[in-house]
Amino acid sequence: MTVPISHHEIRDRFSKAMSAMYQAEVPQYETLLELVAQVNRETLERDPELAARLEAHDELNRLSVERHGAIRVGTAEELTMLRRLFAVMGMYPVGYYDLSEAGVPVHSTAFRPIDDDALARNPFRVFTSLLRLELIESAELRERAAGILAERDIFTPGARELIELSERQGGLTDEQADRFVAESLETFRWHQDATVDLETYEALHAEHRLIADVVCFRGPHINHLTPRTLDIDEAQRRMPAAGMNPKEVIEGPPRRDCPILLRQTSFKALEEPTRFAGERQGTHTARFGEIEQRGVALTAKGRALYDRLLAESRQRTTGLTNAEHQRVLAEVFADFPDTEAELRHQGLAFFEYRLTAAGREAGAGAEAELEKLIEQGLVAARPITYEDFLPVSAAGIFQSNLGGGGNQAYAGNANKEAFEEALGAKVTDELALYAERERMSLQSTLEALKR
Ligand code: OOG
Ligand code: NI
Repeated sequence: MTVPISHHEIRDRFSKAMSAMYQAEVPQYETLLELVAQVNRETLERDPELAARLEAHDELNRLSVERHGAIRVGTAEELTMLRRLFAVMGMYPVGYYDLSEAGVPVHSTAFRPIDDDALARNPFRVFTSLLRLELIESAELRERAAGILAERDIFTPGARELIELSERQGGLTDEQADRFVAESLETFRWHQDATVDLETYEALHAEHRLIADVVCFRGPHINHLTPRTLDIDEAQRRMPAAGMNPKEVIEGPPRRDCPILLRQTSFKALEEPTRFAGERQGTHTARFGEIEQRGVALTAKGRALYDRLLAESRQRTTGLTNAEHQRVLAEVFADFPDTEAELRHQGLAFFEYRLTAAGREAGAGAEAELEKLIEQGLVAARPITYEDFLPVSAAGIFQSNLGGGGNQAYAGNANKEAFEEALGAKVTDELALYAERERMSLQSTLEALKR
């Protein structure tokens, strides 16, 4: 074969093709992209320091291409094949998310790039959920759903061939990559035609809306694509004027000087005309809009503090408007240190170390103690961006878009082993990835100083 192109190039092409397809399918998504781009432009103009920091951290370029998507599949075979499809683009399963806790009968992972340079190039990720038919109580309904799923193939023959070819060759050529993007995009397309009759759809819908969404269509239509904003409060404020009706509350931590983890908001799912078998017309709501703002990745200690404070605020925020909700959150989160130095000293967040220009000049003569090196301006510590998701926020997003339909009978059913078996691989632990990045950066920084 002629020279293969990089996985990153394929991912970049795919994420752009996906965005173009979704803009054509959901016109409001185009409006959302414009709104986010505008807010980001204004934020950077207002805050040149932020602009300089993002530039120095390789984050400015990726901002305009940065988005995540979400899909839901029905069988182990589908999930395994998706893993192989995403691997062609350098995306690997990271993290295990148990949504049964929130009354949603799925468990999930995020397919995403892992290396620093891959993330800097295009951090495209896809939150991928597997339906858990075993949680449905009625055996009759369970079997009906399994039977319908067994009939479909969500991949085109061309996509299957190109995935195998990529595995055999260890990559794809330029021309093969273009065909791969076109063929694999088909899996994520919206189909107006349901594969079942209205009566079957309604039976599955009555058990849980999500089950109908996964089971009744030819493929796992992408259900949202989420751009990254630098100011989610402002973006949320402007959504109604742009014709979007956001959910009441922004999920995740409050606004802070040092943003942590992930804040997200979404607007309601579209009601879409759907043709059922037997020519009956109906509607289905599946797709929605979402935006997010990302902050620093937290260590296990930081995450435990976050979880504790979030749980504490829950009792006080139920039923509040967003403004009140954010005020209470900010009060509760006053216990979470909000300077980079404190976050680092208390081991609450992950940082990446680099030599500064002065550090490169100082070379071997420099002091070896890290804190001294930072004080002297020879080494810089910068927050590592959180690249993953939050199960509580995801549950909030699922619920707001599914009309609040949680079923507590599903709860308490985390089963990572079963998920990994369906996936045909282990999921990578996200905390281990951040810890390794921190450790490697520190090691190479200190080694560079010795030279
Ligand atoms: C996925 C919801 C989770 C997020 O950003 O947390 C998600 C879904 O609705 O399929 O995308
Ligand atoms: Ni999302």
